[in-house]
Formats: sequence, C-alpha cells, structure tokens
Amino acid sequence: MSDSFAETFDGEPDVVWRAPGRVNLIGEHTDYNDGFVLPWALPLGVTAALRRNDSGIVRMVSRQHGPDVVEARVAELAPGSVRGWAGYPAGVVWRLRDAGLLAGSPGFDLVVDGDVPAGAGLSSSAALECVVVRAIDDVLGLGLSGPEAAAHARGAENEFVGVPSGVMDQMASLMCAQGSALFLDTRSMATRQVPLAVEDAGLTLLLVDTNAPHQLVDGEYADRQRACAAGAAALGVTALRDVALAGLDDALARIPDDVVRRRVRHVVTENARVLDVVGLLDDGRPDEIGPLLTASHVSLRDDFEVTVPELDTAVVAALGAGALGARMTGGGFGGSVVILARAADADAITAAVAAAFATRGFAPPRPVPATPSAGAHRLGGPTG
Ligand code: GAF
Repeated sequence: MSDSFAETFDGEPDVVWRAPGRVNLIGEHTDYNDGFVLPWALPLGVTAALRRNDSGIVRMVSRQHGPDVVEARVAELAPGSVRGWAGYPAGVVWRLRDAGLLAGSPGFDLVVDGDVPAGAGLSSSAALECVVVRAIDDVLGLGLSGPEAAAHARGAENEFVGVPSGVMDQMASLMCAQGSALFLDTRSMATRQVPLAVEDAGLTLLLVDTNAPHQLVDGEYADRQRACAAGAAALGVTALRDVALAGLDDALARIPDDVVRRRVRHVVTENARVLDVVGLLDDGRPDEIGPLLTASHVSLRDDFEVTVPELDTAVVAALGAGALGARMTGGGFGGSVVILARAADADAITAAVAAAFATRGFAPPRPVPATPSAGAHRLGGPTG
C-alpha cells in the first residue's frame, strides 16, 4: 500500500489500516429493532493508507476505481456533495468534522484497496467506512471506542451517502475477533465474542455469493424499517425487541395489517433464534444450529420477503445435498448464503448449488473464503 500511496501522493502514509467485510451467521433485520445479531469478520476487507495534510482538502484514490483522485474541501462537505465510492470516505470525514473532532481543519490523502465483492451482501461499504474512521482516529489520536467509531461510520452511510442501515455491519467490521462471531445486543451495544470452533466438530461454514443482481434494495430496506416501526407503534413498544416470544400470538392478534404482522413475526422469532444459536455454541453443540439457520431463511423468505429466487435455490440445493442448515445472509434482495455442513460434504454441496444454478439459468455462484478473521486493525505506519 505504501507503494501505491507514493505513486499518487509522493512520500509515505502516516498509517495503514485494514477493516474486514462481514457475514452474519444469524440475526437478520433485527439491528434496527434494538435486537440481536451474530456476525463474523471475513478474511476479505479494505486496506487504507492515510496521511494528514494541512490543506483542508481530502484527496481520495481507490485502486478499484483509479487512477483519478477525487478531491473535496473538508469545510464544504455536505450530504450528497461527493458521489460514488468516494462518498463513503468523504462521509466519514464530514461526520467527524460535524462531531467537532477535526480541530485545526486538517485534510487527508487517502488510498484504499479492497477485495470484498461489491453487491454480495458482505458489507464492502462498511469495511470502507470503518477503515477510514480507524485510520483518521489513529492519525489524530481521537481514541474512539468501537461503538463510537461504528456510529460515525454508520452516520456516513445513512446521512451522507443516504443509504439506510442498522449498526451491525460497522460493529462487525470494527469489533470482530479472529476465530469468533460477535454477539451484539444493538440496544445496549454490549458485545461478546462467541468462538466459532466448528472444525473441532467436523463441520464447516461455507459462504456462497449468488451473484444475483440487487433489485430496489434501498427502497425495499427502508420499507422494511417503516413496517417494523409501524409494528412497534401498534404494540405500544419502543422497538420490536420488546415483544416477547411467549406473547407473540397475542401481539400479532393486535396488529390489523397482514404485512406488518408478518414483519413483526420475523423480527421476534429471529431474535429468539439468535439467542438459541448463541446458547448452542456456548454449549459446544454447533452441529445443532442448522435447523435454526434454515428457519431464519424461511422466515426471511415468507414473512420478511427479502429473498430472491437465487437465494432460495441455493438454500434448497445445499440442504438437498446434505447441509445441516442454510440461509441468506445480509440485507437480502440478492447477495450471499451461509451454509453449515459436515466438512466431508462441503464439495458435494458446493457442486449441488452450482448445478442448481445452471439448471435455472442463473449466473454461476461464487464460493467466498469465510474463515472467521480479525476486525479492524493497524497494519503499520510508514513502512506498513
Ligand atoms: C444490511 C444492513 F446494513 C444491516 O444494518 C442489517 O440491517 C442487514 O442488512 C440485515 O440484517 O446489511
């Protein structure tokens, strides 16, 4: 990274950071309902080389979108003022500026390089936001906590770029630890690392990008947020997190709108499934979580209606080839599936998914490396 930085800007970066993409094991569309999530960090991510300059200008280059340098005056940043990939780092700078954290009006020279496939539901944008937050935090000595850094990264995405989301992806990118999933309570922001030692049980977790084109993602996501808010309002609770599974039938009977009722049912049952999966992993029984993963997919398909034929086909094909459980992961409307399998069945399952896609005339699916990896970390200073 120092080489590409020097090619563009002359000299060395002050710091080099890396932040990963994520895959969510379970807990989908729960994070904007004050609920529970259980993501882990991918070995894929975004690396950023950053140097403070004192020009008051942020200069940004992406190895995936180069060679043009995108420039913006820090003082003039406003939502929508920088578009495309550079909107994410510019949004982070805007957010930190508005929080009063950029005293002395610094600017930054930034080179980013990423390998998280875009549009695969694996949080390439969160990785980009988070690596920039951490690099600036480091250079300026801000001392941001994980949740503070995540709030700034999410703020950049929601308010500057204008894409709605919860906080799961940013927390995962910042706070996951190697070998573990991150159990996050998005209400209290309490976190706990849950070891994902599935290999010890002869199991493996597969990740497959369906390559399905995203459709209407932003509008549909915001629509789901509105339905959940309507459900909470109808039930007189702060968030759907407050609806207990034991009282779900009574709660559903008080919601007149069928669509809102089904959205509520997904969120309440999904939160319970996360807790059950965490309990089984804590007990050393990872071979028993499969049915919960599959139940999550069915709920996302039938009640939350965020799957597409490619996601459903991948899940059915994986289960038909012996997977213990399978589900879509991320926001849906395309993206990836996560599959729990016996290690010995992995190749047959991957082949079965590919064959099912060929039969349906879908673009070939793509296996993605998914070893549980470290959250955001510093790679180095001038020599990094
Ligand atoms: C997307 C969002 F960015 C997350 O916050 C989360 O809501 C997820 O969809 C669904 O669980 O990745």
